[in-house]
Amino acid sequence: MTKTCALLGAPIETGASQPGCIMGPASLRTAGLARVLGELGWQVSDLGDLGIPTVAPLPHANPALHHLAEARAWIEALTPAAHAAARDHDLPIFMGGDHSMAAGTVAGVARHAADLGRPQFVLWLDAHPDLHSLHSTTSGNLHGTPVAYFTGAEGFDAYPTLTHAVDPENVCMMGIRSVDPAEQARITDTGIEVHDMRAIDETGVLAPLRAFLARVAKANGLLHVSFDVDFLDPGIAPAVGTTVPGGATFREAHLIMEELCDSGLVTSLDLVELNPFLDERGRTASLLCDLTASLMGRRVLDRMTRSFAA
Ligand code: 6HN
Ligand code: MN
Ligand code: MN
Ligand code: MN
Repeated sequence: MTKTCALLGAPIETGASQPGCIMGPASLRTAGLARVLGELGWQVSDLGDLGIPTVAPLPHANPALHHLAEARAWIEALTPAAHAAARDHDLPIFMGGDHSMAAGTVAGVARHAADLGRPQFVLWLDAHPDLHSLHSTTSGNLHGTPVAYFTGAEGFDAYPTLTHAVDPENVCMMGIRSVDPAEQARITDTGIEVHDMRAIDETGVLAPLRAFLARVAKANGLLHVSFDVDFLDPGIAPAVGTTVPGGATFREAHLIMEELCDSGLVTSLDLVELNPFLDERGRTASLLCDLTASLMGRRVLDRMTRSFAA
């Protein structure tokens, strides 16, 4: 049976320090995301872009916060939209937009998992753990907060009330290489599985990924993948405002996507933090399309027929 995929744009940039992510969905469309997935046999529906109404500023005890009212409105819009997209399609892709949108997309898909009575898992591919609360962030940039929100941490009274938290034990992070002190404390407190770049250097990506996927499969879980462009090394993916040296290589990233494809476990995907204003001739947008293609079935050789056995 033909598998269905939805593309939903979330042109949000108020969670990041610099503007530009508002153009992310348009750049992914221009790079040919729908066409590429169609060629792989998916039935693709482009649901267009979500938007929010004009909102009045929200005061907060943390004076560093930027654009709290916009973040709140985006979560309010995204949560039901992600819930419906997960209900109606085999694999919705949420095109960002900065990473603050994951507060809404993960809250929405977790609601769908709860409808099915199955646990929600999250693979977080990022240079950063994005584990601040509204009180602990010192930059005030709300793209640094989604994981704390959707795992049900304290300190989110100003955000919409979370109906279905993701168990921190069901989150796996890879690629991490920039962690603030409050985030380090939360990692220690929650026991979230974090594979930083040093661990990846030591083990490669496959061993920790396979161990996590085995946990997802055993629990009959749904798996959301949240892909932040800065997971990749800035040398291959310049179009992001928060570059950190020493990121995942081209092949490490493709291997993760290929392994995720073979697992058959992925039920939703964020493509976030793409800032086309910082791109070089569309190369980062094109790379994201190719990585998504690897996740959704593109392969160099057919593994089933390939055999060198004597
Ligand atoms: N992202 N930890 C830094 C901050 O400002 O809180 C960086 C956040 C980056 C956010 O990866 O989506
Ligand atoms: Mn992020
Ligand atoms: Mn549902
Ligand atoms: Mn990041």
